[in-house]
Amino acid sequence: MKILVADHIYTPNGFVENQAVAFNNEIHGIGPLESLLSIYPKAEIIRTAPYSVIYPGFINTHVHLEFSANRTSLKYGSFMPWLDSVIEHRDDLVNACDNTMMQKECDEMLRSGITTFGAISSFGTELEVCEKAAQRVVFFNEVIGSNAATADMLYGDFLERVKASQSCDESAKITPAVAIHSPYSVHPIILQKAVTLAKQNKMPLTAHFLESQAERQWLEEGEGEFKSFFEKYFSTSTPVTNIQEFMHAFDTYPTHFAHAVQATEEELEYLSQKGHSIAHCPRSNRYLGCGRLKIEKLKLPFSVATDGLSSNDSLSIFDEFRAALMLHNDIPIHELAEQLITASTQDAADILGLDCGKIEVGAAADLAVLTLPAMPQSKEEVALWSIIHTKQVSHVYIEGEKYV
Ligand code: MCF
Ligand code: FE
Repeated sequence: MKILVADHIYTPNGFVENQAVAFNNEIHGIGPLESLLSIYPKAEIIRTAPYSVIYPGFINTHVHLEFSANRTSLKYGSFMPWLDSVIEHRDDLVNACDNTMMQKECDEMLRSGITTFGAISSFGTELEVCEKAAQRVVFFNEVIGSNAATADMLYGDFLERVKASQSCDESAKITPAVAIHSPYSVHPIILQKAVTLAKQNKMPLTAHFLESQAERQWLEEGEGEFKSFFEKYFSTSTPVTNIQEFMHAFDTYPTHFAHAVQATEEELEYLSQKGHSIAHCPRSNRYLGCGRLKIEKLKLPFSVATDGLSSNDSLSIFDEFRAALMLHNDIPIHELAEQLITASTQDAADILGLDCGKIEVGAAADLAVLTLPAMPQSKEEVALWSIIHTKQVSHVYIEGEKYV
């Protein structure tokens, strides 16, 4: 047993002061050091630096590791020029992205306190790195293909990747999962097959959805920038589905939708009724000119995610939090800070169906400790100071094992 002591601990009931956490691979107690020591007299005591805060490990539900080589290749500013640049540079970027590079990004996530991530895998090339990573990984195998003639072949390739992710070693902490790329790029027939597969195997399911205004216009009217894109690359000028049909395909299985920036209040209400959730990617949305998700109006659970280096500049969850504080400039800042932390810990764990994300008895011992430069004046300010002052965390435990 280990007992970790800090000035503040973030629990499901908010911040508690002058307490400690007793854990091995899971959390056994939260309380004053003396009372934990009376139950576990032989425990190893780990004293953190003054002004430290213990959080549940952070969960980045949506990242594309395979695109980690991007720095200036992809066009930022507007969604369609970005998508065009993905088509142009995808092969070069993926080839340039070796295991060392992806490993480095996993370490960067770890040092920012990310103990679980959702890897959206287009090709399966990051599986080996994810198997060796310190973190828990929900491995989202992506299915893509809007053309009925090639859909079967692409679905077959997807199935192979799903199988590979299912046969990972138990010690790898990998959860196999399914990603539908998007309503514009996945044919309804393979969409249905992939949803059924996820449901039958109880695998987490995700999809990019209503990310850009261009996507909305294409799905609603079959017009706009997507029309020339599809004419140019796929010799077609009609969408394969519409917004309603796409949403209905997920009616019976809770799904984690990425972005949803361009969804209407009614659509969000519908998603909420069906038990779905959202991956909110503030920097990606800003960099690709997609707009701001109105999180102040959301009734459904959401997480905060970095997306990939294909639409971001780092995979640090704290960089993402700071961007979110700036983007949502009308939300009271202390309230927003705490909401971002809850979204990335307990809400994200619930969304992905994991037993981590909370500092409470029985939860997995995934913990991130950060050290503030001075003592906060009140508990209400701890979340904001944590976000503003943290570049790297000071300790990381995953299933009770120390990684930082
Ligand atoms: O989330 C961002 C923006 N939206 C959509 N897709 C991606 C993002 N980052 C990487 N992608 C990948 C996606 O998984 O880019 C490809 C897919 O494989 C776009 S479709 C040619
Ligand atoms: Fe994405």
